[in-house]
Amino acid sequence: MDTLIERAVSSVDPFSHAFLENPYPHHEAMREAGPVVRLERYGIWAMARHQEVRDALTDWQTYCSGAGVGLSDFRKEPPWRPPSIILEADPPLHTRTRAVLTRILSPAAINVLRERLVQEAEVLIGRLLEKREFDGIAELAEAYPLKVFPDSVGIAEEGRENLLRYGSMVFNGFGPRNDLFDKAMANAGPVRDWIMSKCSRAALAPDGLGMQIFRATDSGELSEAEAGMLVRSFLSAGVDTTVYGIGNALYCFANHPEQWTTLRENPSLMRLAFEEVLRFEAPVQTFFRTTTKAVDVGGVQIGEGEKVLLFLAAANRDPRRWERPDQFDVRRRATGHMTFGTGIHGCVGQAVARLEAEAVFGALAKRVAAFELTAEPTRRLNNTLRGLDSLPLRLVPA
Ligand code: OVM
Repeated sequence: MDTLIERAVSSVDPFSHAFLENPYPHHEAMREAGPVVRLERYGIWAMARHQEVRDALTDWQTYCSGAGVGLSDFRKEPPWRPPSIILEADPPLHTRTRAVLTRILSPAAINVLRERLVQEAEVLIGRLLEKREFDGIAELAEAYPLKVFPDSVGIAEEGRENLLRYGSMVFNGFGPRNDLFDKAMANAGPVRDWIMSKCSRAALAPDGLGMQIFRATDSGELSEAEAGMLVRSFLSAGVDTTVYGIGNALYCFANHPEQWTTLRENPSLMRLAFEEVLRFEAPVQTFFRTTTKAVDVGGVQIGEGEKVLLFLAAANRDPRRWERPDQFDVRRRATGHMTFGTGIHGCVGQAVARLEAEAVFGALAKRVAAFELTAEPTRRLNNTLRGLDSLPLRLVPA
């Protein structure tokens, strides 16, 4: 006799303000409801347990990206922009584009940036120490990546504010057409035009990461148009993710001063500490996949062509995987979190993200004893990202 498994159903809206303000109780409810949960409101499936999220991410043949990694199914409605040829692609196209970025963004290749990124962090932290009180989001979490990332790609200075506007479009664009989506897309035309104008060979510095992509056209590995599309991927994925990551790290250390002390006393914990931030307050909360065939998940049948919402941030706090999951602890082995994803689409830029964080928090650890909140932080809601709009801080010098 077959075992009958009751299918878990939820009426929750994971893109509502209430959910996004505090997703954690909802994550727990979804994890406990079952290995996969039907979200009635959107007619989609959701996974919130570490094992199931991981299994879906490592099975691209069943859980594809080519139909989009947001709610919208590209096979049923036109995407708001031409699909990314790496994020929203499957093998064999993905294999070819990914190989180029894997090479350009390898830890060894990215280490070349270290000296300049550390220098920029030290200059910025020196200025902020003089100011003493400032907004940790605008003046640090945004200011640092907005300087070093476009410098590294090889983009001109003028108009860089468009990078955050475009990031908001991209990451809100993975959600439903709700108020957050509409607000992000309100000025889409000029922002998109600016971004696309920076993706041509002519707009890029000769020694940057962007031009390195264009060099892959020499061997015929990529076409000229594909190289431009991969520069667009840099500009889409490389700014907001690190802005929210650095902002969330500041938020964690301001709220857990004893963890900052532990880190300062043990500088070798720096890399693990940033992984713990990514686990505990994941800047990227979710991605979707689309099933290519019917699949059984823990006894529940999912049909072909179904959207599956993967809660990376819920996997990061699954008690089946983590001890004391709701505790921020820089000493734990936080690697294995799902914030960078895993499998063939696992974050190709993670060496850059880690280097930026190491530079900023390394500079802070040398000179800052504590972070004091001078007012309540406010949240910036986003259909995909979790982070702050403002984080009023006072630095206590070491
Ligand atoms: C892209 C892209 C956009 C957003 C995120 C991302 C996390 C990639 O355009 O390829 O990866």
